Amino acid sequence: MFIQNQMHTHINVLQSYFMQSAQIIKDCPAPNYTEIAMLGRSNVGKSSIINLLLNHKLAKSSSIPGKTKLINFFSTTWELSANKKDSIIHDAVELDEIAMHNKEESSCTKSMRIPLVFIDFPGFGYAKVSKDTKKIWDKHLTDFIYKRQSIKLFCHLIDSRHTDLAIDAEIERFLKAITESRQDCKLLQIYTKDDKLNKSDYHKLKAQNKITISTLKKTPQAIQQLYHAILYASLNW
Ligand SMILES: Nc1nc2c(ncn2[C@@H]2O[C@H](COP(=O)(O)OP(=O)(O)O)[C@@H](O)[C@H]2O)c(=O)[nH]1
Ligand SMILES: [Mg+2]
Repeated sequence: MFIQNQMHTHINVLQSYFMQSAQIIKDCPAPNYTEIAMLGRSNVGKSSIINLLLNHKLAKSSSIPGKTKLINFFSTTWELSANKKDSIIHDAVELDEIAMHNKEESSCTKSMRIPLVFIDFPGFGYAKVSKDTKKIWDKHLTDFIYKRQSIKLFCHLIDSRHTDLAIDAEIERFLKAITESRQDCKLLQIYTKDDKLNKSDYHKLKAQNKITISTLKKTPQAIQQLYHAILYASLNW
């Protein structure tokens, strides 16, 4: 455990860029970093969330599956900082960099930089692609997901308003089969478009400790909660 009190840490996005698209595994970048795969049906808000996580509009909203490449890679560097008074960062030897700032007399802040790669699957769960496209796509994707050991976290995005869709049950089964067969990766559900919920439904999800987010009406607190949930799960802290 690196951080003793995550309430007093802050995550800042330092820089992000689009790496590349891939149709097949051999086109993928070297698996050198912690990777986070974003999955969910089309229109659930994947690209919008990826842009929020990158703090940059790099993922295109409303892609056309079949015409788009299958897998898109985005690189980002997050900075986790903690106030020394409140929390302790230690044992960070395997992380790329540990920076020590002591700019202000009253607060000595430690921080660490963490490189992450987000992976978008633009065509996932899109019903209107032709059978042939879907067959090829399914094979490539299943291959990729099973073989890519650098994926440490699967984020399953679910529309807050429609939590019982058959496609989500299918995605969940698929991802659970992977995460249960591998010790080193996790599954995190993220409920999107929470601005569209009425108060009662919103509180119901929150009472179940669900992670919810709106990319339209986001608060700094909601963004930090999302960043922390993703970072901690992906690094297995
Ligand atoms: N109200 C609302 N609309 C959203 C939110 N996130 C995305 N959208 C809209 O939902 C549509 C699909 O979003 P997109 O990110 O392209 O979904 P994707 O197909 O899963 O990548 C777009 O019109 C977005 O503007 C949100 O948090 N709240
Ligand atoms: Mg998209």
